[in-house]
Amino acid sequence: MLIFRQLFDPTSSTYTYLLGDSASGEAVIIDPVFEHERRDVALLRELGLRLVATLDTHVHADHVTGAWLLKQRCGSQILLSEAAAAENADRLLTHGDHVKFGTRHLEVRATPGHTSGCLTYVLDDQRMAFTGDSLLIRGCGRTDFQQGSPGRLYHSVHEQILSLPAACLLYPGHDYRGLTVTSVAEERRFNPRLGGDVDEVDFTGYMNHLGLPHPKLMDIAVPANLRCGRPEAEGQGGDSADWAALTCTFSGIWEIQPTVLAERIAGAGAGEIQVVDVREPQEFTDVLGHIPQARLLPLSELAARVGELDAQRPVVAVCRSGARSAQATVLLQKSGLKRVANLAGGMLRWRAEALPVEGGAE
Ligand SMILES: N[C@@H](CCC(=O)N[C@@H](CS)C(=O)NCC(=O)O)C(=O)O
Ligand SMILES: [Fe+2]
Repeated sequence: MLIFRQLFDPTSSTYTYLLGDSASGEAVIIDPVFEHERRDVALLRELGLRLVATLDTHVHADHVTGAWLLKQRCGSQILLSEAAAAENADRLLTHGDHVKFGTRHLEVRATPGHTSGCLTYVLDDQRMAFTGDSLLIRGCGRTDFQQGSPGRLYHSVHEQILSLPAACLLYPGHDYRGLTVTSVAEERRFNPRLGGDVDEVDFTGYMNHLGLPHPKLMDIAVPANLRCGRPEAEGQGGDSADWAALTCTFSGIWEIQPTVLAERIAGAGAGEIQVVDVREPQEFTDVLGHIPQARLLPLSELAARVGELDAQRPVVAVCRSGARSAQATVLLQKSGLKRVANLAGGMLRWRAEALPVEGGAE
């Protein structure tokens, strides 16, 4: 089965696409965004997928690619167009190449015009294509920098994208209005720049009078993307927890595993971590019991009593299942605490893993 997710970066209105093959567990990501590496890694983990490659559709001018960071975290290969002339890529793609993930593949089509190195990735069965900025929903990428050319874009779109089957779904690199997907049939008819009876002269006239300001991040993004998103100084990006091995969930919650917490509170640094149990008082003494070092601070009182915690020491929030304590971690972070994590699975998992409890039933 094909696994497909469309992800969004609201800062640059960029879409990132995850495609996975459930049989083999292999996945690829198209156009990852630097700031979302943690989100993307969490989603891969939660879907049980192994990232084999990241593919950029072009050298972006408005955001930095997450390709290099994902390679550090997942061992994925960095793929982009040979014509992009970027450093740090593992494989340089040209028209007609195939990129495999499990039993599936993407076909590479050269669609220059927005930039000279733009590629469109077409799924093996031609039901979906990822057009980058070559074709946007009822629009297209600008052609006024990075060797852009209206004439080349006109031919790329007509010969490589609108020539796909009418029902083929087209997924763009951006949308600035919140639209998510279109189709070949729709864009052939309704694209105001390239559809209907618009010819190359009409299109060139249109594109030469767009008058758009340059993307705000262009001077940072283009050089960074020519390094495939490798930071100039090491240590940028990635997980930032310096006090324990934590994982970040797709929903954005930092979690600590029960055995990791148990080792920390039993070990040399005992007393450093503040374990905060956010259940109601009767639950604290009920059948599940509580973690011996835990301090009871019910979720309903947490906002008012947050000052009772030492802001300099890490906090782990605990509840029955890990749900209320996840909400507590968000509240604690909003109150200014920097080192906060949720106990994954709460007291239910703590007990299932036979870790020490005080009170409760045997
Ligand atoms: N305001 C945006 C600029 C967006 C922009 O120029 N996007 C490029 C894609 S990288 C484009 O081709 N836009 C086409 C359009 O807005 O019609 C920013 O500062 O990032
Ligand atoms: Fe672009």
